[in-house]
Amino acid sequence: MACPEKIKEEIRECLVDLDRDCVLEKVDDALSQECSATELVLGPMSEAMQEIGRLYEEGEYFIAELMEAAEIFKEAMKKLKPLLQEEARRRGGGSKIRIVIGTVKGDIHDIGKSLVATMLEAAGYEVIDLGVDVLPEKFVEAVKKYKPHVLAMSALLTSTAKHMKEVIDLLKKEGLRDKVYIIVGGAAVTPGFAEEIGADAYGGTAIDAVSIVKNISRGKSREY
Ligand code: B12
Repeated sequence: MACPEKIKEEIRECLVDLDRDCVLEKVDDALSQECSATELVLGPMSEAMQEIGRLYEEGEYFIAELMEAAEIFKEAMKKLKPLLQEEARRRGGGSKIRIVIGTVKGDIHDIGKSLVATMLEAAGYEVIDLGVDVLPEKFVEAVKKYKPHVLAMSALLTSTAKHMKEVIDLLKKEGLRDKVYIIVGGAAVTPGFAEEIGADAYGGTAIDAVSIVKNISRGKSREY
């Protein structure tokens, strides 16, 4: 049985309305109706966050509402995270690939980046999460220290996405650019932007991040 559209729509609505109890209740309901955690998080829950962003842009919601939405999302994630991990584990992938991930300088959005980190880890990869508001120098230091195969950067603000290029330029300066595969993502990033700044791949979702890393272990290179 597929996950019913009705319950997905209800979760989306409850989250857009910032109704915490309703979100938690409907998520439980959905899980008992054969919905996977992955489809709930990447489907209605992510769609609701986009809608909330739109309401903010239109002046209907303010920062307080964005913060409330993030809190509710994170609370639902407490229940969903182990299930997501289990689902990602079942999809498999894992090899000895090490990944350093972080949200760029000036940007404190952590939900998407943490979701990507969780799914990569659950797929069996080693993930070093540098957190949010990571200075370009810190990314470079981490590349030197951990010698990762992959560097993953997240940016949700158009004003901060440019720091991804700074990281790439700094890596070039240090002679490290070709030693690491660079993946970028987040709401402020497009495939065109990824190509323009010289990243190796762009991922629209956490699932994309896992597929890209899987492909690297199969020897595939640039992807936009
Ligand atoms: C919640 C939220 C906040 C919360 C964040 C809380 C937290 N702990 O993260 C708070 C209240 C702190 C916040 C603050 C601000 N926010 Co805000 N925020 C949002 C909102 C509504 C949701 C973001 C979210 O969590 N989405 C859910 C997750 C699951 O989705 P995601 O992050 O996109 O991640 C997915 C993919 O993008 C991808 N992905 C993400 N990273 C990566 C990395 C890689 C490598 C890969 C492959 C994939 C990938 O995979 C993820 C899962 O599939 C967005 C709206 C939107 N459209 O994104 C606005 C939004 C990002 N915020 C915005 C703004 C303007 C701000 C503020 C500047 C507001 C202000 N005036 O203060 C501040 C900036 C603070 C700062 N310096 O960072 C704007 C940005 C506009 C722009 N183009 O720059 C948005 C788009 C809202 C809007 N439409 O105007 N915000």
